[in-house]
Amino acid sequence: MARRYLVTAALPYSNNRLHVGHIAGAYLPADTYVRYLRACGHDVRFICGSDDNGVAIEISALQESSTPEQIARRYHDRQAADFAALGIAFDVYGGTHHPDFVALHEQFSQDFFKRIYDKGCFTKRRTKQLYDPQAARFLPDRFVRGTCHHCGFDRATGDQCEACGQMIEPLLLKNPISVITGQPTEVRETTHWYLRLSDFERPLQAWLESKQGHWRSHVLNFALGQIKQGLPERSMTRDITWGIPVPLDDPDARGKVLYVWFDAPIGYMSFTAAWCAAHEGDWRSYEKWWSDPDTAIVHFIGEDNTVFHALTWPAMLMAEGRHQLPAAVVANNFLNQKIGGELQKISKSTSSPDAPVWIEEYAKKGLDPDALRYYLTSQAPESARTAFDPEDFVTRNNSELVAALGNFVNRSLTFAARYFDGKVPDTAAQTAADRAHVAQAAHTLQKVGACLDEHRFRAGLEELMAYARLCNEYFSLRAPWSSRKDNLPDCAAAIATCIHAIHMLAIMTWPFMPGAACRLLRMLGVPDSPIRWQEVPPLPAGHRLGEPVILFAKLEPGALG
Ligand code: B3M
Ligand code: ZN
Repeated sequence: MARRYLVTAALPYSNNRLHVGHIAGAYLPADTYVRYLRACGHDVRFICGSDDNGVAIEISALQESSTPEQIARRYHDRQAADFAALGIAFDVYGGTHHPDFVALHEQFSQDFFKRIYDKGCFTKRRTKQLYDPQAARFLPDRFVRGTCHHCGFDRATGDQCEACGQMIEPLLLKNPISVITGQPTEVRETTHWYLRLSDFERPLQAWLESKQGHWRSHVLNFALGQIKQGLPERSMTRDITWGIPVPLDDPDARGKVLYVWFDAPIGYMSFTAAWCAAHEGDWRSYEKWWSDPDTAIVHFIGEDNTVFHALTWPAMLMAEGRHQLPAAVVANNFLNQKIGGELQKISKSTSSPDAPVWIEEYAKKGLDPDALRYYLTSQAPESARTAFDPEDFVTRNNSELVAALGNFVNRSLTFAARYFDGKVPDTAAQTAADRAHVAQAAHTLQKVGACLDEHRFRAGLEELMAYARLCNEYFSLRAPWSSRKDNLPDCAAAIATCIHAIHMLAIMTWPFMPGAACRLLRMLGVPDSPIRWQEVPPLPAGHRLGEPVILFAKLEPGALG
């Protein structure tokens, strides 16, 4: 039955380029899911955009002697281009401070804050914080440096100590220095609004427990474990200037902005509204997606965002009360990278030798986006951390995409071109084995679909590739090069069966590798849209095929290097 889905992928901070770890974490599985849902005939909107607010962007601006506006805009554009290069196709790519989106986003975020405020879910509290008198501003954790109160390391930053790895309590740092001016800091009093997450422990727990057996267990275990420990109150306001102003008529709120993790998830909503405004003339129709239970909202995220999507954001939604909770939060673990024979956490550092594979560089090399999509899905960190290994990427491209899928397609279609005048041959002599092979394609389509329904992308791709390998075995077993000489009807039936298998493979390939799917359909002389997730009837005998082309290019060792 057709239904509505709103699929989101975590909003990347607009202060960095994208690397393979980002793509494997949230964006590729989300895009694969969206393509599948659309092929099934569902009504889907795919929402993403840049996370432009917050301290991280402010720091980048400071480091690059730029303004937050400029940094956010530059990386927003860079990231949008990187996604497009991999065929990750959002319906809207907004930005929480992007000129085209900021007005609506501010309105949504401020309304949201005020509704929660009016319901009495915030506690206003005075606290002490480090202050830079020369810059005349409070210093968020990462704007402070000093001597670690655990181990004595003298260059600890205000959030975490690099030497001992422990969390820093900024007020306990010894000799704290402002990162902005290099001057000693003072302690001053400030006021913030805290969301009492503990008020939501019970409903959150009941809601999460209702997802047992449906959501990934690492997401549920983590979230339920946090509830067991007790949820802390969280300050939803900040003493910085870059962000969405706190919408309260209270002198204590002056000059403060919303915490970036308060407004960022609201971006999913305000970008949906922006889409509605642009395409339906009224932003208010966003309610169809956010308040109507006929829509299923599915968030794709990386593991480090779990606490916000499985606890804080649902608590905000419960407090605000006018929108529905996500139907699913799909989190992937981290993707590490193999560098110099060793597994490493992918870092932001651009300097080799620990440079990650940047999407921009990948695209510049002119490599096939589908080769990367294939590898990242086959290595998807769905239940544990996995590794990106540049050499393994090349090996698997050559031994799986080229040697299995590509080879089967190539030998079948060049055979049809050479010996059957580029037309689908007659199936009159089809054998029981041929019919079984056709049935196997339909069965595989079903199995892959079941995997995708359950967000098991890696398993779905494995099913597809298992069928591709079966197709190669089938071709060898049927030996059309031999039957061509002494039993042409039998040869024709075998090749027609292969062509049907390719047609079914094209459909199954679409969510994972859309470019390859289109190439396959064109080689078959079949329109490449719309693609429907269903068994197709065999192409009739005499149907003219397209030109056979190489489906996947073979890669040389070091292709990414
Ligand atoms: N920007 C963190 C990240 O990029 C954060 C996600 C926001 S999703 C609402 O990993
Ligand atoms: Zn330390």
